[in-house]
Amino acid sequence: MAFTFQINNDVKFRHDEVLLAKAEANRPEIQHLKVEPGRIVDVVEDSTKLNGYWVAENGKQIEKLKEYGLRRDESLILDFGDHYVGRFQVDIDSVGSPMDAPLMLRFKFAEMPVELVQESSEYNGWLSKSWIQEEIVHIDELPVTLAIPRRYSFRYVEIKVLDTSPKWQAVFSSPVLTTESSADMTKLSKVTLADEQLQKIYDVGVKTLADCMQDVFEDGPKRDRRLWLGDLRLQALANYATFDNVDLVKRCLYLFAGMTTEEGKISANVFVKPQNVPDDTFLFEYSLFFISTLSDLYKAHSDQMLIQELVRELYPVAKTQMDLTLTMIDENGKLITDENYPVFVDWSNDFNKDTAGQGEIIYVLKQFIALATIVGDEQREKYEEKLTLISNYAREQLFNREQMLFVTGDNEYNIASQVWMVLSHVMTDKENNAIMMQTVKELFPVKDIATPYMYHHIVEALFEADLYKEAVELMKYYWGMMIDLGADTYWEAFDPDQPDYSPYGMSIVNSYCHAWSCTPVYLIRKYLLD
Ligand code: RAM
Repeated sequence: MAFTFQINNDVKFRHDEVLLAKAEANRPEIQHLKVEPGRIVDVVEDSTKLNGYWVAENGKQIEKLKEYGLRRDESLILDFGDHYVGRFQVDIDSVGSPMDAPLMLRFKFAEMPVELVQESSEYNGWLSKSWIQEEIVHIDELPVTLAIPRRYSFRYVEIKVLDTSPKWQAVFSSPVLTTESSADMTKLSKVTLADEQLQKIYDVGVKTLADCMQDVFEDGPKRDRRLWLGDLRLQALANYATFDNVDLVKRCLYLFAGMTTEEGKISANVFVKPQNVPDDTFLFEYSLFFISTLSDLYKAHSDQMLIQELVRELYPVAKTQMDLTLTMIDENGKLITDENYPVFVDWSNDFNKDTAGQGEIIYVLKQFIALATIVGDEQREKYEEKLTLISNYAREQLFNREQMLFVTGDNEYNIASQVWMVLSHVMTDKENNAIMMQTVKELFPVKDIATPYMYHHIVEALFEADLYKEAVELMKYYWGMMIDLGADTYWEAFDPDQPDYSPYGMSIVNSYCHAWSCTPVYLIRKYLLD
């Protein structure tokens, strides 16, 4: 894992109030549901589940919750039966002698059982421990209805009594979760698949997307709870195939377009609370994917006049991203990467990303030229020439015909280079097919990749290269394994060779509902149904 913090606090940003007002006008309505827990459980060891933990009923009945008085260090775990995002509330009272000391409680909110086992005091990872979903509360007077103010992302809630007094116990009743999501389930177009495993993979993808649809397309409702452009691009594609909330995509595009650097560069992510603020983090292709997201929106809804107008309105912002990127191309058409503006591709930095980055430019430049055509940009030809130059460099300097693979860095052959070149369609369909066959033969199985983001692109490249069987196999292997390990929603990080791996040193801060992993929804709709 080598994704690191960037600190660029000398960068100056512009706020375009007109665009930001439009972002505000497209703010979604948050939908609410009341959900009650279905049972009381214990965490149990189970080697077939993630990190070796699962849950099982412990004989306590949820209907009799109020009868279970808890003393110092006693706890119970409520299971809501599925993953949700929202706020938790519970009624608390005391039984026994008068309440002669405050009640001290700890609440833990967990997406996966492993989070209930790990202790926050032992966390020493590089991401803030403030992400750990835990609350310590003191209560002076009972009875009370305690509504935890913070939004949490969870299936399980552990209530632990840290202390009462030897004279009385705490009792709990009417626990309820009020959900939050901007996904409108009534808009969901149902999909029925003959293959049961694919159906499950699809359904969990929809749930993942729905729980990440908040005030913006969040990357993860547990963490980082913000709008990342790389995640947005994939969420938007999955969204067109399901909820089709166009306004939410528009809101996110306006937010990025409304807060660029003074030179016009779009940051990798933005915050929207308590006010709109762009992060001082920049990733090469995340900026470029503004163009892709605009282009994908157009493709999904080109029949709508309003979308055509939106493309015209945001085209200058898209053009600036392309112009800034083209300054990184040398006279031969080679991308000269810059470590201060890293090519992302995947969290791992253990492989060279130059050729993958070159493929990404070609991929986006084609989308950009299509947009230039729509708006009638007179400079379109200039971009066509650049495309030829960059594509020729890829075909002539980076493609090794003997190996039938793209090279990168110091004579390195990696999966990411093939995948992005195939996705860019810089080669013919026949060549793409041969490249991915060669990739499967020489570079598979996929190793040391822990992001569903990268797996998504590998699967998509297999589909694009007409290797449907291999694509479905990999999708079932990767996302199917998460389901087998207990996923209600897909995870931010997952390496099938080391399922317990956390990029942060401890899985208690892992996000187990993460937007960039929802894409089987899009892949299944695009390649297996439409
Ligand atoms: C992590 C998050 C986010 C992703 C970035 C690059 O911080 O998982 O979703 O886009 O990495």
